[in-house]
Amino acid sequence: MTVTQDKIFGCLLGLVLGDALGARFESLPPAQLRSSYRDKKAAFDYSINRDSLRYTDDGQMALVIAEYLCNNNRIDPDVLMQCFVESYEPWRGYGRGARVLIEAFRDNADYEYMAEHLFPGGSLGNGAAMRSAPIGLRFSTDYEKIWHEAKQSAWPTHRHELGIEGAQLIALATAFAANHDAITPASLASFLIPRCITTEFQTQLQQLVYVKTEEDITQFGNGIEAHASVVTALACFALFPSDYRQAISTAIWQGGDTDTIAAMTGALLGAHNGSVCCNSLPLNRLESGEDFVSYLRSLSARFLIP
Ligand code: F2R
Ligand code: MG
Ligand code: MG
Repeated sequence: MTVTQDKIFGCLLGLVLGDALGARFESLPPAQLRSSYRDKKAAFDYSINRDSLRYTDDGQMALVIAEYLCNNNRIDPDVLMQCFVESYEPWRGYGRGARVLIEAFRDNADYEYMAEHLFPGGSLGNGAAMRSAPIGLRFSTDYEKIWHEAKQSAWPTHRHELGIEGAQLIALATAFAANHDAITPASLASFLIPRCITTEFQTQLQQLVYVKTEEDITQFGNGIEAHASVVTALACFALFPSDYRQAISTAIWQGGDTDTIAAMTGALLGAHNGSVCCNSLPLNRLESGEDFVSYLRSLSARFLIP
């Protein structure tokens, strides 16, 4: 299997649609979600049938990275940060740290110091992981390069090793999703484990090997931290690698950071299957409808540089 234009399109579409579907429930505790909807299908159906599906910071920042990679073979963190500044849309709901840092960079404030010290050790939020999937497709078989460029993509906003490794794991998993036919929790985990450095992710990936049912997913968390959401998304994908509805509704059903877990899950489904995985969904409700879908298609065409 190789990376095709349709897999890039599928990845971007799966990501922004997952983000928009999950956004309706972001921050809801699982108990509240589960008492409000009969089951995960009902929650998914409720979200997909809304008049307008708007993506949030997850989709917005991922598209900035995809645009950046159309014109660049390597990521310069300062140049990427300037792109985040130029495309900043605060109403999309950014993480607190990301917002502060984008504004500090824009205003020539003491950005470097803030990036290091805003949170202890820098940010370990999942904001770098939610946007890193395009990197896996851009450098698809060069796993060293993916690992390095994913760190560069995280650096503008995420300096903590967990925030960075979350981005590296999602980028690498996206390449694996696009390049491999047989996806299981064990095959995905076995691919990522030798490349993973932190104890937190090592431990979770060792557990991913044994995931067999949806109930096994809750152990990986539903939080805004990278190490409480990245492996959750990997598990949702690996349990349902060819069924977008099942994978996204399972991601949403975790509660908590639903837009981000669904965005990461959707990117992996799209990279693995191409855009066909979203075919039966009402894409005309996403942002500006057909124009937006056409934009994603044209971005995918520009992205596949020989
Ligand atoms: N911000 C949100 N959602 C808030 C609610 C939005 C609501 N739906 C609305 O409409 O108002 N979502 C987005 O933020 C997440 C990505 O965040 P990112 O970019 O990683 O930001 P940040 O601030 O760097 O990190 C997130 C939080 O994690 C905690 N944290 C980070 N580093 C920490 C450290 N070293 N020690 C302790 N805590 C740390 C902080 O609470 C950060 O604010 C996604 O969910 C995206 O959808
Ligand atoms: Mg968001
Ligand atoms: Mg979120």
